[in-house]
Amino acid sequence: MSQQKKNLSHLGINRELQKKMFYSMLRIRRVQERIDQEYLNDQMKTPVHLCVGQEAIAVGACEAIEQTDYISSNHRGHGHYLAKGGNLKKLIAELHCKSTGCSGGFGGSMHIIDTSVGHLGSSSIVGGGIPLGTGMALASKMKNNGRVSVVFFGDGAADEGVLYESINFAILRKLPVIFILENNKWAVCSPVTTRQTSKNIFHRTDQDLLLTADINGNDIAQVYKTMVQAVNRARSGEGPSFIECDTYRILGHAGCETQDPKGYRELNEINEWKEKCPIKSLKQELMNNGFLENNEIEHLESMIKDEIDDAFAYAVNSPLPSAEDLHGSLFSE
Ligand SMILES: Cc1ncc(C[n+]2csc(CCOP(=O)(O)OP(=O)(O)O)c2C)c(N)n1
Repeated sequence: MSQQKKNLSHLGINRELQKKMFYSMLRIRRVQERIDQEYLNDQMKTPVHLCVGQEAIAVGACEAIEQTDYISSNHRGHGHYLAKGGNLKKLIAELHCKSTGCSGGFGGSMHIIDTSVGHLGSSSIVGGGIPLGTGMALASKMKNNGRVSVVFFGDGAADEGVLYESINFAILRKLPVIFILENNKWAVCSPVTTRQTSKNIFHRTDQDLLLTADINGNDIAQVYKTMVQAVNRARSGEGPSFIECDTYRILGHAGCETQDPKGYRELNEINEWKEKCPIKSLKQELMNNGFLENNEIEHLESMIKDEIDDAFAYAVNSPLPSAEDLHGSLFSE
């Protein structure tokens, strides 16, 4: 990802950007699928939460910010990390709890952190990343460094009081923070309709002070364009934004697909959302416009496969952290 400031003065998405975003989503999808496939081999000593179906949110949001901007994430965070420019080898090594992982092998899938790309942490505590990201925005404002903070969280986290405290504080201090709610309709096995008074969380935010939005999270153009507005707003000192993205978790809550208990959601519902796949629709659009050919897709698929093979080999062959390493990660300078 370029370190140069992106030109966000217009909302247009050109062909290059569309193709870049297609590649980025496809790469995240294939990585998730491989993790799912390898999981029962028991070499990854960590719970995993896959983001198949939600790739457009991570990619659309991260494409609108700089590598120097910050993100905070949650337990379902592989896509956020890769979209922010994270290193695939370091991600897969982290899932194997190896010392070469982005968190030195101590965090596993739910505690990804990589300050080199502005990923300042994910949390296994539902809602835990929200005050983290809000605090990063406070730090940016105090340092006047122009950096924006993007906070990714799910509808389950919107059940937690910390979201409303953080939004209130962000409005009060006009912080450069963008709250991105990935409303994928489920928190483990409980549907959002049993936890909220509306199918959206959006209705709860302060419409006068926030750029509120209820958008199709499977349409990457909508995600990107809304983000561009929110980023411009944050950088010009106007304060926080709240973007609710309508999406769906295609695979099970945790672990690999075969480990997910069946019966808590209708097969029809899953199949309907599979049809709304964000990658499929962008691919169709690119192909219809003559911007993408089958042989180019084959080439991308093969590049991604090689990269994933390398990342798994790297992770498997990497050493475990040593006992001495234990104390090295407690404090940061
Ligand atoms: C404070 C807290 N409560 C409960 C849990 C158990 N838990 C883990 S993931 C999860 C569901 C979170 O749902 P959501 O935020 O919508 O994210 P999703 O898994 O749907 O991506 C729950 C309840 C937890 N980790 N932390």
